Amino acid sequence: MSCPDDTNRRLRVIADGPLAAEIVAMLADRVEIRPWPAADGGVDPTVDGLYTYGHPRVDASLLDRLPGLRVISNYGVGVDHIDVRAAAQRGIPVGNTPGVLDEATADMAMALLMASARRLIEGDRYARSGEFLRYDPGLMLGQEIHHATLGILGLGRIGCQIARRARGFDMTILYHNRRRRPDAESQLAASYVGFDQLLAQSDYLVISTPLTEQTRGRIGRDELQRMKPTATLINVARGPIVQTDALTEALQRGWIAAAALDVTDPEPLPRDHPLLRMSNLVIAPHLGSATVQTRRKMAETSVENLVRGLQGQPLVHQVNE
Ligand code: 8YV
Repeated sequence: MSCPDDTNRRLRVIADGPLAAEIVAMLADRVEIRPWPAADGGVDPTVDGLYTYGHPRVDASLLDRLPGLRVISNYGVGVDHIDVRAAAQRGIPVGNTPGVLDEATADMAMALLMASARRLIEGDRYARSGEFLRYDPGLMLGQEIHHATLGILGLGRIGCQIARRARGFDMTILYHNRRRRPDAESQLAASYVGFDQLLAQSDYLVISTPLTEQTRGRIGRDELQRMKPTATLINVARGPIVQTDALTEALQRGWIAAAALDVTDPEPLPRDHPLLRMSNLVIAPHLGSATVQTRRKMAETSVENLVRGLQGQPLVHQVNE
């Protein structure tokens, strides 16, 4: 069904790109899609909807230039790039896609953890290289995953899925949240600990908390120095939760053993960044939810949020109720 307004014009949506073909197909006959405005460029004030795909800033000044805006729909769960409060003050609903990507992102956290612990990327490079001529039992010894202690910073939907997977590895599961989760503690055998204990006791510390003013820069020099020298830091949340310079120093000086990152700050890192030269870093280009099946569900939910918002109906998932 297309989305005309009362003057029967097609509703206009500014979409951040590049849009996947399936999203273009879902939107094309319903709305008029316009490209995201350049940072220094003007914006059409008659726009009805915003569809954010990557992470362009949606701030109060942009909203003020869009007086007819009815909805902001984000393809993804993290909305740290959107000033959600400014949208609420203007009566604009913000939609996102929680739930559908939890398991894929948790799978990715485990993939990063395992690749780092068992030195899979280094091993792959070596096995393909001319250097691998003979089996060596002392080669590339890693760290054990089973029965190790997993610390989860942020036991939300994704964190719970990570904990479920870790149970299969007989890991001891610790977590730290602003609020305790007695339900998760009983169902997942996860133990609540203070932030200091989480740092000090985790063999693998996974960050799965949203980026907020409270979590920005939460892991810095001080925190990294309080971790075990054998520990691995895994980030599947948002880059700015970890201070990049501090992490670089931690890996260089051996404050922790390794890191595995799906997200960085900035993202991408400059091509000559020293982190990219560290062999004890496993890094992925923000692939947490990047499976065919999950991306399809994200597309469906975000398009549904957009269309409902344009029609003045409640969204499937609204961040700023
Ligand atoms: C998406 C994500 O890849 O949902 C999120 O918050 O970070 C990822 O799952 C990203 O938002 C898509 O642009």
